[in-house]
Amino acid sequence: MKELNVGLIGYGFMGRAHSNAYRQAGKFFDLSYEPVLKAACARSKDKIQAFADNWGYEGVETDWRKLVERKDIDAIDICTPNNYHHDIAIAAAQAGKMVLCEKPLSMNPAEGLEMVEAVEKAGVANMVWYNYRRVPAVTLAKLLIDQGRLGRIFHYRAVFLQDWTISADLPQGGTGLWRLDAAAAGAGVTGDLLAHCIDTALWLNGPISSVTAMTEIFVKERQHNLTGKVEPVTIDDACAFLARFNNGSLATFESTRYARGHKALYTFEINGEHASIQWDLHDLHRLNYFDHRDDSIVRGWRSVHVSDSDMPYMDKWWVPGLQIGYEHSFIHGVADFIKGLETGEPAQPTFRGALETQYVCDAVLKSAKSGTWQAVGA
Ligand code: SOE
Repeated sequence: MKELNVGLIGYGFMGRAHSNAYRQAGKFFDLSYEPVLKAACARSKDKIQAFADNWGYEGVETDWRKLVERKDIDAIDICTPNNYHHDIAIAAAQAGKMVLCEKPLSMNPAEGLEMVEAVEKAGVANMVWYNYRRVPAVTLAKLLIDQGRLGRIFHYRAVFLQDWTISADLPQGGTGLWRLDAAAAGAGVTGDLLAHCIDTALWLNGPISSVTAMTEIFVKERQHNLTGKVEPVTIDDACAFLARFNNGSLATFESTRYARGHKALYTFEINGEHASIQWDLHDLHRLNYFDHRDDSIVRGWRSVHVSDSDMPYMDKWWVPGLQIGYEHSFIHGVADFIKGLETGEPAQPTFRGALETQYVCDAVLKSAKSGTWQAVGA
């Protein structure tokens, strides 16, 4: 088996999710490359050494530029705050490395486009970790839509709700809280949470043509962990938008970090001419399905428990009836990325695919500012 030597940058939540995925993928999927955890990288030597020891990385680096130049690394995995994605991805591509990047691709479409051009010019494999596509129930939704079971699509409805930033005492910036700092994150819930909803929506229902949006910042100032000063908050705390898809369907999207009681409630519902589907991250192994063509005396919403071996990915896991969870969506990401290397059919979304989500996010933020409909990509 060939080795796929990974150099991973960042040691937070995503560094852990990806490291776990590299370790597990080859145990469950038949892959012709074995991921090797070659080096982990972060500025803090103590923190990255502890991370590397825990996950079994062979070594550490404290300067990402050194990591991307190392001859013994095949793939660079970017798990840093968003403001580092651009420079690292471009340097990695120029050094001939494959590049895997945590979502969102970039701070804005202009950066994203440069990243796309860099990986395409270098001809290196690339992928953005939009993991929810690889929850088996969501992959099943794609299968049902592609089979034409829903017929013409009328509506797409998605929400992603959290409640962790309600306290005005929560600071912004620095480790763990960079998502509240526009300089590190680029955007608030639009780039962090709606980006997931948009990625899934584009995959399931095709391109979005135009949007009209509103955003709000509920807590206007917060202590900044890096400067020690109270500073204006400039990320969007909440965002709701309407969208039109190219296929003629209408959509509503909503996300907030101020929905008391919701920790990570990502749901979507799609209504078609013949059938509808619903999915809920809190019940991620189920897909709800309603088909109007059923006999009327048994017609109703069914809750499909996605665990049988004929369901997407599930033949690789336990026995029918036993479910899997969140971390498996990342394991599937590694397996699909490696399959892409084997077949030449790249795992999606590539950087180019993920750039489409950046264009929608950008249109949403522009519309929220202007108060008018905004064409995507304009
Ligand atoms: C934010 O709290 C967050 O961790 C996102 O950054 C992830 O992408 C999302 O999957 C869960 O919520």
